[in-house]
Parts: sequence; structure tokens; C-alpha cells
Amino acid sequence: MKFEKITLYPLKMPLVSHFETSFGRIYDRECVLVKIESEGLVGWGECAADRDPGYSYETTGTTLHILQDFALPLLVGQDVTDAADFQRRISQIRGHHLAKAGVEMALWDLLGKRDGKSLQQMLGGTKKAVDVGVSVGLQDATEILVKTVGKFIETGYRRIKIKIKPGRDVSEAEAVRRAFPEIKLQVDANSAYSLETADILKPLDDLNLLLIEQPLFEDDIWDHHKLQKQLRTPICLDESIISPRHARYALEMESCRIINIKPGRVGGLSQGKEIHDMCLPAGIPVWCGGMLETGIGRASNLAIASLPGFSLPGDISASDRYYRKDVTHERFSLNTDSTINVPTGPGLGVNVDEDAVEQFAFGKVELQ
Ligand code: OSB
Ligand code: MG
Repeated sequence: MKFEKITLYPLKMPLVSHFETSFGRIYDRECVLVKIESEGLVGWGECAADRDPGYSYETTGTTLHILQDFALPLLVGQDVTDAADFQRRISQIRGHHLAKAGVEMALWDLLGKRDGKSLQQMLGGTKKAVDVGVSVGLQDATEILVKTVGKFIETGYRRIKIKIKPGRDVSEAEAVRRAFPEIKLQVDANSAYSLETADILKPLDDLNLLLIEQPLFEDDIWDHHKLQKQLRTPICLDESIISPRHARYALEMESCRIINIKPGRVGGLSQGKEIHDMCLPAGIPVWCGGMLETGIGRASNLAIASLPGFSLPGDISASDRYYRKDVTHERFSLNTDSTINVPTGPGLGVNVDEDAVEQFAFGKVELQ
């Protein structure tokens, strides 16, 4: 696909309700959309970095900088044939996976539109709908958390994830477990503990949790191995798995028993699929994480989550859990069995509302 013109749109989208993790609270979600025009077609992608370097060192600013000044000059005017070709062309740029992944997503969208294939078909996914849950942020008080979780369960979510941080961990998980003894429950620390301070998490082992997500440092794989030996509950790595190579390290070191795949974090859908393909024969369940995506990234997550190894519910909630207004004409809704349908149209299978893009954009960068 000849990349004739590439446009970047930094967006700021107001969230339906604030979202708080161990690294802070946000009321709006930023991201950068990538629009690629090629051979009469338009492909869209989403770069998932946020305004601040909390979850990742990448930000809206670094995304624009890396794409504009380094990645896109390697691509504009070039014929990029597939994801492997794309990865080769940008391999000289270290890191910045969230930025690169947004461009790879737009390439998949173009390839699918050219060939009349959905992203699901191209990746080899089979499920018509995927199991999903909801990720509930830290709340101002335990009672509010229990009430909030209750509302999501009433809405139809059958798997709940709660965010934890030091001082707001075992007590919160116990309260939710007491109120909802049967619900599939998991916790996410977003790297808020060290091997020493993680001792406090041991009582979580008695709460029948599906998993404990990323308790230790984001660049750590070895201490997670030590912690996993002390816990019966599976550790699931998120931040630490930044490539298929890191997934292999984690499997070989037995640092976790489950992996959260976010195509953005690992540098693109192709890299996420590679991790899936490695974990499936190894008997390591994977699930699709979320980054509060717009309809564009959500469509992409649904497609990869339909691969057979994604055996745990994804952090892919319905559109109305995040945004009153989205940048796609399609909105994703929750089925009564806590699933969301996988898009079937060519490429990502969504139609972008360009007026909404312009409305939420606070800048625009064009390269041709
Ligand atoms: O750690 O999984 C995470 C959101 C932004 C950054 C990191 C994370 C999250 C979530 C929300 O947990 C998942 C979602 O609903 O998109
Ligand atoms: Mg996480």
C-alpha cells in the first residue's frame, strides 16, 4: 500500500466518569489518531499513549514527535506491503511501541479494505463475540467502589477488575468479594509494589481471584518470578511484556501464569499475535487489555481478542462505559452474556466520524 498522505490528530476525549489508577486520576483521555490515504482508500489507527507518562513513558507529545520526526518520514511515499514490512522499516527506531502500533493498525485497516477482509479474518480469529469485563478505577471510598461494581454487574458485566494501590488493596478486594461472592474478580496494581512491599498482598490468595495484574515494577520480570513462587493466585503481566521476546523471558522464568496482551504496548497487532501464538502451545492463557480506546482501537482489540488463545475476558467494555460521543459511527454494546460482537466489515470494520475527530482534535499534522 503506497502511503500517499498521513495525518495525525491528537485528541482529547471527555470520559463519562473519571478513571483512577495507582499512577493518577484522569477526567479526559488523550490519544493520537493516524489517518493514512492510499490507493483511493483511507485507513485509521489509534496510538494509545495518554497525556502523562504514567502507564508508559510515552505521551501524546512523544507520539507526535516520534511519528512526525522519525517514523513517518520513513514511510511517506513508500509502498508498505504488510505488517512485517512495516516492522522492518521502522526497526531502527527504539521503543515507542504505542506510537508505532497506531500506524500498524492503520495499515491493517487499509489492507483489509483493499482485500475485502475483516481484521479478524486477517489475524485468524474465529469467535463471533468475545467475553469481556470491566476495569473499575480506584474510588474515593470502599463503599463507593462496592456500589460502582454493583452497577456494572447489573449492567451485565460478569467479570470485574479493580485497581489497587498500597493502602487500598486487600481491604478493597475483600469488600468486593464479600458483596459479590460468585463474580469473576481480578486486581490490577499497575506496578505499585516492590518485592518487599508486596508481602501485604498475600491475603489476596484467599479471595479466589482470577489473577493479580502487574504488582511489581514495569521493567521487572525476575522479581515477578520470585513473587509468583509465593502466591497461589496467578500473576498476570501487563506493563512488563513489551515484546514477544519479553513474553518468552516471562514464560522461561515462570514470572507469570497469564499474559495481558495490548497490541499497542507490544508494538502492534502483528506483535500481539506473535505473543498469542507463543502462549497458546505453552498453555499460558492470554486476554486483551484495554487503554480506554476510542471506537477505532476498540474495534482492533475485539478482532485480536477473537483468536483462540484469548481464553479470559478482555478489558473491552461497551462504548458507553467510556464516551458519550465517540469518533466512530458504530458504538459497541454489551450482549446479555457479557460479550461484545466482533466487527465483520473490511479492515477494522468501523466508519470514522470525521466531524467528531475534528471536534475532539487539538492539533493536526499532515505529511505527504
Ligand atoms: O493497566 O490495564 C491497565 C487503562 C489505561 C492504562 C492502563 C490500564 C487501563 C485499564 C482500563 O485498566 C482498561 C479499559 O477498560 O480500557
Ligand atoms: Mg493493567
